[in-house]
Amino acid sequence: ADDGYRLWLKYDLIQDAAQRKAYLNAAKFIAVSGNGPVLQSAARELQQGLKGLLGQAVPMASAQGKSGGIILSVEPTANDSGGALGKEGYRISTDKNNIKITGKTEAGVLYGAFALLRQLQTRQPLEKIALASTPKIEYRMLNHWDNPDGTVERGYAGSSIWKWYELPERVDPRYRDYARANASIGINGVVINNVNASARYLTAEYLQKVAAVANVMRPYGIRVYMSVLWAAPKTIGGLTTSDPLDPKVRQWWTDRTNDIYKAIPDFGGFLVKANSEGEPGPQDYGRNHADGANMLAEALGSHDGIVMWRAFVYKANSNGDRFKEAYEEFKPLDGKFAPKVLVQVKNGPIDFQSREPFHPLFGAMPKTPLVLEVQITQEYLGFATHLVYEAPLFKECLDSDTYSKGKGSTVAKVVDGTVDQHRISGIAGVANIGSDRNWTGHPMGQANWYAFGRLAWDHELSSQAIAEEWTRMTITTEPKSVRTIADLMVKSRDIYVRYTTPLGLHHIMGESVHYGPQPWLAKAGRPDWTAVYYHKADAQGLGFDRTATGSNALSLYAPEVQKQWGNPQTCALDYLLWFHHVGWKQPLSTGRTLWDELCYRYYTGTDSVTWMQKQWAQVKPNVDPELFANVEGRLQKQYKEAVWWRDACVLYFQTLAQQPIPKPFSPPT
Ligand code: GCW
Repeated sequence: ADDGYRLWLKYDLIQDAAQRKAYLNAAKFIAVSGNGPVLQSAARELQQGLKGLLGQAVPMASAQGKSGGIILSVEPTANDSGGALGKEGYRISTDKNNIKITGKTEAGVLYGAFALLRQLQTRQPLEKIALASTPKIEYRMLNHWDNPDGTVERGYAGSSIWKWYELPERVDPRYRDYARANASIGINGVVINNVNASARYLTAEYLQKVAAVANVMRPYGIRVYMSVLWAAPKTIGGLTTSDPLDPKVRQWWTDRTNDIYKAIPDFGGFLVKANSEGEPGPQDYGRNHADGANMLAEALGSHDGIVMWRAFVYKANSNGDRFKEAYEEFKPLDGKFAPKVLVQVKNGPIDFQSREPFHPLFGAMPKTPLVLEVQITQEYLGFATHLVYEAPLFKECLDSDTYSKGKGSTVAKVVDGTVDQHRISGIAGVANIGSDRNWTGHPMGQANWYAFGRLAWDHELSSQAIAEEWTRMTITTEPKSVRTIADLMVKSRDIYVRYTTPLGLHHIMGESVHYGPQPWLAKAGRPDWTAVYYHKADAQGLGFDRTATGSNALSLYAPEVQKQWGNPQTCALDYLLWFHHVGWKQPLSTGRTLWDELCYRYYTGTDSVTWMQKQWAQVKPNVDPELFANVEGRLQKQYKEAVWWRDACVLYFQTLAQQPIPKPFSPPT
């Protein structure tokens, strides 16, 4: 049975003998010109992959006078028509009867090697192969919310994979498998610790540990980054202040940064959560986010590192609309950040809800490169219990048009730097990885890690294509099952939205744990953590008026976007309650009243989980039994919890709507 450890790098023997023979004919040897560590990883991975897939070892050899093999070659000066191949791109071509994988750097060749393996894993022909691909975004990052004590904030797959108490003496072999998996999808940066950061990582003791991890990542083209605690100069530095304009504080950060680069010469840089949810920051000293970020950029000096400064901020006890707060704090700072600084913005304005309108900062800060932060871990998507394939969520944001420089100024193009011609660009996914044997708890959670990497590399790929590719590599190549599983995956996110937060409802989940429904929540640690703050249900209707008659958050968007969402008659129903307070009896474009439509979605959404179970049952003959049973069990749980969400929400809202549950649905008994 497969325990899921090998992820999408399973390399199981290809059963079709004719196909195997065809591949063997094209892979008689592997030749490598050059011997850098990343290139060696590429060769090793090819050897391991081909041995598994083809059932026999492919020898390393010189290509001299030979044909029918695979040649790996770094060609820094390769003619690549206008530099399209870039630093990390690859080309796979047919050259004198050999398959040649070239890149301008070793990393490019490594990505090409994985791309070639993917061709075999998905059973594509190798004859006259001609592929070229270049990442559209430069910094493709995983953000771990892992703590020094081994816990993971919002992690649902066991504890942290980083074993700080064993490091640096013992280096868990799992780190290498983690690096391989990331490299195979093009991830080139890893922030190893939680944004709610401990200062410990900056101590000499921990630097040695982080350096040991970095040593494992390096041969896979991955750089290590750290989240830093703003108050570190005080908590571990013995200073009386952490004011970014204080010369002693500046010197302290410069010294620490130099220490880091001594231990980790290719250290990637810093991620900072400051003045957010109780974390310290420059505002504690009357300074702003740019003062803080620029001070760290200065500390980086001539080192090749960056600062990613998060825009996830909102004030405690805010009387306004949390939706607007990041915009109001950050928009005025556009143009004030040093060149090494990127501002990291969550996909939506609230917090990783199952569906959010794109964050209004995208398109609003043309002078600042913005990192798009999405959440792979399913904090608001049913943890590791619910099957929710996230590519459609990521795509929805990436494909949203900000209209900042006219039509076609999508979030993807703001982020990849093409809209405002930025030199650097980044995307980050909050990791769903933990110490569970299968890495992600829910076996299908692996697909979300995979999809994030593939979209970070190329945001134009479709959710469907990625789902099929992942399924072929991970679960089965049997065509009908591939279609069934991919279809199930692609529809899963919308189904989840329907049985939890249809029509643009948001933030009505269980207090602090963020699991299950709690739409009645009226008192929490802060008003903007309650459900009633967001759904605004009353005797008249439901939804948050963010038009001019309400908080006017809609005015933060370009006029075209305001038009698209501004009128409750024409606003897409998926976003309706994000922007409008709608009467319970108001008829919608579907012909149903708001109340009836709400019930319709909660009920059909829940029924769709039964559909998911049926689809999954169909693929049983072509799926590993242990994996099959694992997903089957989780789907049963998911159905139970969909009923829980449906009944809790419908019954709660009914107390205000005072309407009967429409036929043919029957109220819970
Ligand atoms: O989604 C919220 C989470 C917090 C998290 C915060 C953030 C790391 O509930 O656990 O803290 O966002 O992104 O900073």
